[in-house]
Amino acid sequence: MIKGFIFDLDGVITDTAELHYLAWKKLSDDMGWAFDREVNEKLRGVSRMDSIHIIKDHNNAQVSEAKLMELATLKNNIYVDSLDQMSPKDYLSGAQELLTLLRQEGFKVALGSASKNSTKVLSQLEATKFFDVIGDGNSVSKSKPAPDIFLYGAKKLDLQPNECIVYEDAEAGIDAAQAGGFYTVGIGPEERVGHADVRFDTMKEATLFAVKAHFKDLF
Ligand code: B16
Ligand code: MG
Repeated sequence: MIKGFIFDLDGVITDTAELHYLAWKKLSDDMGWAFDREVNEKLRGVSRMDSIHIIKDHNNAQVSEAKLMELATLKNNIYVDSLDQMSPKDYLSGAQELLTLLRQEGFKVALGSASKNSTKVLSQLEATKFFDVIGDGNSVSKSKPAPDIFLYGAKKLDLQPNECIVYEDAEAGIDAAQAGGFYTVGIGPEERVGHADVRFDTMKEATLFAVKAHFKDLF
C-alpha cells in the first residue's frame, strides 16, 4: 500500500537549475573557466562539492580541496542571494496542485533533495506546509545515487520504502530511489529517467490520477 510520497526539489517542485547555472557561470567567468549549459546539465541532482569537481575536471584545473571549498562557498553565496527573487509563481506546472491534493487525501509527504538550501527554496515558494519531513543535503552525508536521503525520509515518515513513491528528475536520483527499494516516478526524457517505474515528460502530466492508474494495485 502506498502511504507516502518523497519529492526531489530541483526539477520536480521548482526549477532552480537556471539559478544554479547563473551562479556557477559567474564563478567560472571570474576564474577564467569554461562553463556552459551542457556542463550544467551534468550537475542535475549532484551535490555542491561534487558539482565543483565536475567543473574543475572539465577545465583540467589543478585546485586544492581547500580552495574548491572556498569557491563552492562563493558560488553558494551568489545562488542564495538569487533565491530572494523566487516566489509561489515558481512552482513547476502541476507541482502545487499535486502537493495540495496529497495533503487533502492524507498521504505523508517528505522532501528528498541534495540541496543544502531547500528550507529557503520551500519558504520562498510558501511550500513548507506541504511537507511532514524535510530531507536535504544537511540530513545525510552520502549523496545520490546512494539511497540515504530517501531512506532518511521514509524512516522519518515512519514508512517502509515499498510504501513510498519517489518523484525524481535526475538519473542518479532514480538510481538512489531504486537502490533503496522505492517505487519511482521519473520526470524528464527517456535517456535520463527512462529506468523509472513510470516516466512523464513534465510534472503537469505526473498527476495523482495518472500515478494511481499506473500503480493501481498499490493504492
Ligand atoms: P545546493 P535536487 C540539487 O537539487 C540540484 O539539482 C543540483 O544542481 C545542486 O548542485 C544540488 O541540489 C545541491 O544544491 O548547492 O543548494 O546545496 O535536485 O537534489 O533538489
Ligand atoms: Mg532534481
